[in-house]
Amino acid sequence: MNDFVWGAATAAYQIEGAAREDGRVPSIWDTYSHTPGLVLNGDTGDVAADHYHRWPEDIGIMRELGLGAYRFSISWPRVYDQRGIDFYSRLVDALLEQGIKPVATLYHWDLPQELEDAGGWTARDTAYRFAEYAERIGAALGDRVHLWTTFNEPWCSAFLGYGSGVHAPGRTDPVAALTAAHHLNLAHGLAARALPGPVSVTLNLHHVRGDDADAVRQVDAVANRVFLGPMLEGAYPADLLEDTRGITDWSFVQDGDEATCQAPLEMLEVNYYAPTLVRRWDGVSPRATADGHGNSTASPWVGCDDIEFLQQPGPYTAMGWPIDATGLTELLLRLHREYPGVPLVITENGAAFDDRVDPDGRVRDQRRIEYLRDHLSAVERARDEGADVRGYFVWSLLDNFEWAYGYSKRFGIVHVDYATQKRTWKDSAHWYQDVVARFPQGPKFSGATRRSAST
Ligand code: GBH
Repeated sequence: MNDFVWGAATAAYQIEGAAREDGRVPSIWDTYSHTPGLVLNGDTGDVAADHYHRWPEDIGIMRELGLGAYRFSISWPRVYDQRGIDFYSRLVDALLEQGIKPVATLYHWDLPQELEDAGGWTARDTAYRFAEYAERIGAALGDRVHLWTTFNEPWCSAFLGYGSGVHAPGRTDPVAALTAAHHLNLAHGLAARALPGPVSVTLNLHHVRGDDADAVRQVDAVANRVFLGPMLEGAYPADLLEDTRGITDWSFVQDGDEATCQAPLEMLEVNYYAPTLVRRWDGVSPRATADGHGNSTASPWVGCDDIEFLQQPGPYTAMGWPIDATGLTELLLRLHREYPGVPLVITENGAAFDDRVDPDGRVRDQRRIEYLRDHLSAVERARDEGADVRGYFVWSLLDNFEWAYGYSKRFGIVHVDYATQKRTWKDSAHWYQDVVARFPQGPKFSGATRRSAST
């Protein structure tokens, strides 16, 4: 895998802590995590991995790992204050000093609470506010950022945030979810035009499988093509509009919006964890049933009330997600087929397991090594078959705040003891260091050095 970039990824709310420092304003995740009962064990991101104070140590870890790039997110509520902007400016400079390319995401789910109070992503104005934020931070960091990412996983923001409510702001309204999806698409297009350098977007594309082709098509539309359509082709898929006609008339899409959503992308960033298996339900709607405690559970799958999401065969990670790397090869080849001119990069892949530090100071996470090895082989297979994949970022550099699961799930290749904030390399970090050292990294993974499939 020559001329490929090796990286690691994190996100602001999951690692930074310092939630009330240097003029940072509250975000929807502060509100959500401080609402009793929503996050496991009452965990919050108030302190997290204390990266806001420990970033020099963390960059030292990246340097030792040999990373070619680091994917982090900028906290919108933090850059309300100049001291917050200065933090990211120092971070970017320190990365560049170590030869690590900064890959900056503008939005990894931490909407300023004041914007949520004005309607959040259901309000069109939020898209304009996002574009202003992009322009401001773009001007501050300028060409020091190697690759800009507008959004991380807008599917989660729209459908988990406004549909199933398991993410902030915790709303459960299918119309709100679709409206939010559109305003995220619009905000992407506006921000792409406001940023100073190469632009991308990170999608958690679902690799949807099943015997029932129409069920697969329907889920693919509301999982993937609801973003791929407008962002890459400048139009919503006709079947999505048709499938959701009973829910909304999509009147929140104004004339010209779809063209605005589409902007030239340097590459498409893909997060992959596990495939999705579906079938059309042939009896009573599973969504009409209660969760066993008398609560009806909201689904993120808008318009899919008669589709069942099936448990897949194990083994599973600690999240209960099946381990199946074949989906990654298939997903990359599909994207290569459908968008042949768009280079791809894996911006997240990894697994949670129940890691602990042994008395001898080691964290033996052999299963994570196997997960990562299998998925890297899957990437290599896709490249062998012609997919133009430019790099791989492991999720995550550090153990961190795993959203509604709090600190109970550990995705890091570096262990964090939250009581002391001590960082300990897991076996997987040593393994990754070897992988990175064995395969030379290209001077750039985007822009001019675009490789052809045969090199
Ligand atoms: C990513 O999201 C996030 O970007 C990152 O912050 C997070 O820490 C990491 O992954 C690990 O979770 O909703 O029915 O399809 C992961 C997105 C969405 C993937 C939910 C798994 C599970 C079931 N996830 N999905 S479903």
